Amino acid sequence: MNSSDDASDLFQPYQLGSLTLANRIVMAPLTRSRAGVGDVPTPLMATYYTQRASAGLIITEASQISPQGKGYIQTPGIYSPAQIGGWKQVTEAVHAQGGKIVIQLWHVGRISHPELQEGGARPVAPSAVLPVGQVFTGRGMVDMVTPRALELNEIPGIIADYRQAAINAREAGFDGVEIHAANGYLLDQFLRDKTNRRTDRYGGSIDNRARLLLEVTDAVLEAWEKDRVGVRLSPLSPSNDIDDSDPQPLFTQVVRELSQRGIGFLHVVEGVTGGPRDTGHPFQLATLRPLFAGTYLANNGYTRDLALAARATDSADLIAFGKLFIANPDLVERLRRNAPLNEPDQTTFYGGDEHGYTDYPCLDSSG
Ligand code: 8OZ
Repeated sequence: MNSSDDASDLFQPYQLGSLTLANRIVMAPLTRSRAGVGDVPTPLMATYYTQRASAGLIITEASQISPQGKGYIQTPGIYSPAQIGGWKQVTEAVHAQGGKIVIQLWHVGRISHPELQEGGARPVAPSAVLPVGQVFTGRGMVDMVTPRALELNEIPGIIADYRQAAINAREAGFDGVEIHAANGYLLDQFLRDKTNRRTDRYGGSIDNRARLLLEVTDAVLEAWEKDRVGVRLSPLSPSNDIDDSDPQPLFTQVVRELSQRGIGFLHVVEGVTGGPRDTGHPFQLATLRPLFAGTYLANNGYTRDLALAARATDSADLIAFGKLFIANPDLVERLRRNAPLNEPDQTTFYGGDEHGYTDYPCLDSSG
């Protein structure tokens, strides 16, 4: 390690509104599909998050705000009393280690399947546009189905589900919430014109397509101080068959509106989610940060060198790491020391037990 790395404020505390983070390294939200019966967080999940509590901030795996918001097996919820109780064990254990943790609030929209929905219901979306792709149900990978377009009079209920989930997150002891508006799920489906073909006040113009995200944000702000609320966007990612004909003005407007609401942080997936940072799209990512008054959290494909460079040039306030946190519970210490990193095992990313989940070694235990 050279002394200039050591001096980087990447490893120094950061004040996220009223929340003091031990460093500027964030654990990105990571779906791991290990929730228990009733989509309740388990003691094993508490162990997993606690092992990673030296992150400046943990953002939990995406957690459905309602049964309708679910699209994968064994993802945790944040709507039932048992789920709140399970999460309470997670937050208490993380806090006991001095960590900070926010929950990511999720509704998958059309990225689901009747087999994952209550009563075999058809997944919902802004419009009845079939996603190209498959979904994992209890019986393996199956093609997705054409979703049902939400009726105008159903939208207040969805916003109410977000508000209640935000209230539940408080009860569960979280330090805040992140609204998942990325990766082609419900809120992203409303934002983009490939999936939003509505002709009512939630479709058409940019203002109309941004309306649901902004109303959800306002509802969450009824439950939380503004510095404890973040939003995740992925303007360049084609995840889950999402696209927009003109994303630059769309995301410019969205970020402006979010900034006006004074939310604490904006979390941007800078490229193809889980894939390359460089997409070849002319979209100017660098325009987003100056539009946002709060904390800018950057994610996707960051290495130690890229993170140090981001701080040296102040292109981001905080840096989120995903896969590296799966394989390295003590990632912060490893980055600080410039120590070797464990390799993540992709075969244990989703589902299963402690193997590939809580059994990655720390520096000390690996000798
Ligand atoms: C990978 C597998 C399942 C879900 C996302 C919540 O992309 C996810 C997710 C990722 O945001």
